[in-house]
Amino acid sequence: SRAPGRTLRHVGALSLSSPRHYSVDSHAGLRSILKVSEEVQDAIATNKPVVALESTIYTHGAIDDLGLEDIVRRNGGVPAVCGIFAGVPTVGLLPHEISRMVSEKAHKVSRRDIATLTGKGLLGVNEHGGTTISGTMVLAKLAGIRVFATGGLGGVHRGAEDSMDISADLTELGRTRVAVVASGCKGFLDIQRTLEYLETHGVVVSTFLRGRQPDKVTFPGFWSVESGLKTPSTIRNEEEAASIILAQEKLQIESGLLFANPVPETYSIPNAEMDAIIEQAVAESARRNASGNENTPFILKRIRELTYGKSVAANLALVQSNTESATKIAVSLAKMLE
Ligand code: PSU
Ligand code: MN
Repeated sequence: SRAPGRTLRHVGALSLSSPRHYSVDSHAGLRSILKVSEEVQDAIATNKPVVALESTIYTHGAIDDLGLEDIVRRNGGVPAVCGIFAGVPTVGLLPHEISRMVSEKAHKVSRRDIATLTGKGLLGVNEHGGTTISGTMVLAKLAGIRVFATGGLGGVHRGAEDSMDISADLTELGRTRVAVVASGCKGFLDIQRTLEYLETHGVVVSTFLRGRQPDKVTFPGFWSVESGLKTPSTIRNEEEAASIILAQEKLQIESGLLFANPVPETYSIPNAEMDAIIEQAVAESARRNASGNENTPFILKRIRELTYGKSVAANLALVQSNTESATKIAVSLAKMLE
């Protein structure tokens, strides 16, 4: 039985007893099931710059107020936090909805989990889901959002040749044309194999120069400006990123784009300093047999503990910087689309 006050009225008129009014995949079907906030709907309809944000960062992250929505607004954009609130896939979560998702239990939701929570939601099961990069890309694309800001991308885990633990973020980038601004991926992953995997799946990967010479720039190492690993290409600024997004769209190439933005210099932690800590966290996770979607959160928690929060300051700085950059890309793109 459906809980009172939690119906799908606000998202349209879907009734489970009359499914034949909608063909599967129809726009009406989508409108009836995906909730897009009024502000975001209006922004998309009027070509305002919209920036998608993930909710796993809140529900499963270290910090629950990152100030990201303010950064988007200050730079002339409209933020759209994506996630599943009380069984309803939502683009443009409101602050009180995010708070409830953080304080009540939320699942970690990638592409595979979206329909499970949503389908149960239609029957009145009001569970929350914090969407990962993969899950957020799916919702953003459905709503018509082109740009998404986050901290670090999931990747190929060390030892994936045995465990096959490869983040769904990578296959999502291979199939869903949304541009993600991130600071690479964390060094507990196998960054080299992550880059190989992205190449296989046809993902655009380009690193911001940020004042450096193109031949000196490597793919960012999350906490550190450089990973030392070759980046497939570089871009000078947000306008170039926007132009590449537009080209990809006009060419109708369906795969996604990763714009790698290094952590602001003053927060950069040398790779050597992180290495021992990462070794320990990864070894502990392996000993515990953390598998499936529990592996990443466990390792992240241990790294936070082992660096006494130093890594958290870098993490906060980079996600804020990525959000500003993503908003500038969205602003550029909106001008190009006028
Ligand atoms: N990497 C981080 N911080 C994070 C995540 C990854 O540095 O919070 C989250 C993101 O939501 C990412 C997800 O999409 O974890 C990847 O999880 P998995 O490795 O289980 O695919
Ligand atoms: Mn995984």
